[in-house]
Amino acid sequence: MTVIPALPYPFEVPDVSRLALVVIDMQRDFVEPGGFGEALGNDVSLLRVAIGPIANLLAAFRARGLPIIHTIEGHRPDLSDCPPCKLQRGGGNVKIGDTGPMGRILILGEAGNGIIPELAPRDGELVLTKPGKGAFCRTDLESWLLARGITHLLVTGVTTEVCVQTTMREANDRGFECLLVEDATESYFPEFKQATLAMVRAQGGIVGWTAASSTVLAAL
Ligand code: C5J
Repeated sequence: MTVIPALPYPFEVPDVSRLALVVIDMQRDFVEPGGFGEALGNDVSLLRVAIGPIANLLAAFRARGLPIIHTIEGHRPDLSDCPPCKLQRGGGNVKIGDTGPMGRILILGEAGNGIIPELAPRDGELVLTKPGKGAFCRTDLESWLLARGITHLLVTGVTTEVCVQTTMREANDRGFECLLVEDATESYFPEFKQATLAMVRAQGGIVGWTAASSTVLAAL
């Protein structure tokens, strides 16, 4: 049994081999200038603070041979998997599929759609592409986790209140126990991040748990 001190109460992992690290959308499109995040008017530099804590968690999981999942939000070049409402949203001049300094925005395979070099996936780690906010929407993530007996997830990445929170709620509804790592997630809106952390752990952990990466690493 691994016990991670957390809020609202300790996160118990009966068997650490059933624990996976999920890194949500640490892509150039969200973290670097010239991508989707900046096209929507955000200061993308705010997200970089999560890179160090995620790198530390990746190192710990790699050292223990524990499963790692990286997600990528992106669409097919013909946009056939992008609902019109998502395509039209934003109201800015630059839309999904338009060409920017890092290639076509939010399109799979384009330079800007890739994971930032600091957190590059390694062989044996799942790299899951997803067309939506949640990592379970139109992907095989649930069956991938079930096939490996994974029951507990450490959730990290960006942005806290969008793709991270959506994925955590999807996972919770599917019966996975989730801990959101507080300093390994970030938002363009600091108040939205804090609100998400509070929402997750309110009402006795209605969506899950939260803890700092240093606490998680010490417990592991
Ligand atoms: C957004 C994400 N914000 N990864 N995606 O559209 O949170």
